[in-house]
Amino acid sequence: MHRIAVVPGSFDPVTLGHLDVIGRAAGLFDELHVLVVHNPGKTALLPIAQRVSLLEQSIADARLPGTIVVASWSMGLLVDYCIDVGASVLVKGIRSQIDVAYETPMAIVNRHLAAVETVFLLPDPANAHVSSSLVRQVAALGGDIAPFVPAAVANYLQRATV
Ligand code: COD
Repeated sequence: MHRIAVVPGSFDPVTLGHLDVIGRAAGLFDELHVLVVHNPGKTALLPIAQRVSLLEQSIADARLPGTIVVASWSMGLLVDYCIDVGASVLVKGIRSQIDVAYETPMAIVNRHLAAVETVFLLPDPANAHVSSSLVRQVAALGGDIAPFVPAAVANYLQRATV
């Protein structure tokens, strides 16, 4: 059986924490879709197309294994995308009890809606503190974001703020 999984997120921008989860998920499934989804609860820094482009560059630079597709979705439910591409699993990263509380109801609803299961991966401790919101804040205040993001993101944001 050809197992397809989706790793959804805002990826605004992609961080080393995201890349770690994507890389480990790629080793668990035959095909992985990294899906940029607009989160209405967050104020966006980058346009969706730029987030897709930075994900593509970062995944290529990291030479992650397996078949990885980067796409975006703004047509409705996340599980509708899963149905469209034949994915039966969502992969999410869990950094804290806050993530558990946020993700648990969504996982249950997604299973009810479309029999899509959610697999939770724990972070690499080296990246557990990294989030896109932290990166946005450090960048806005002129700090060095290089320790937290792939080189493509650091280069892009440095150029964008000069
Ligand atoms: N280490 C490990 N995992 C991490 C790290 C890190 N350092 N940083 C982030 N992650 C994980 C997050 O926990 C998350 O699983 C994923 O990476 C993406 O993170 P973000 O911050 O880019 O994305 P979010 O949290 O804004 O998620 C946006 C989604 C659109 C994926 C989310 O809101 C969602 O699933 N929405 C569902 C929409 C829907 O269909 N609703 C109806 C039924 S529930």
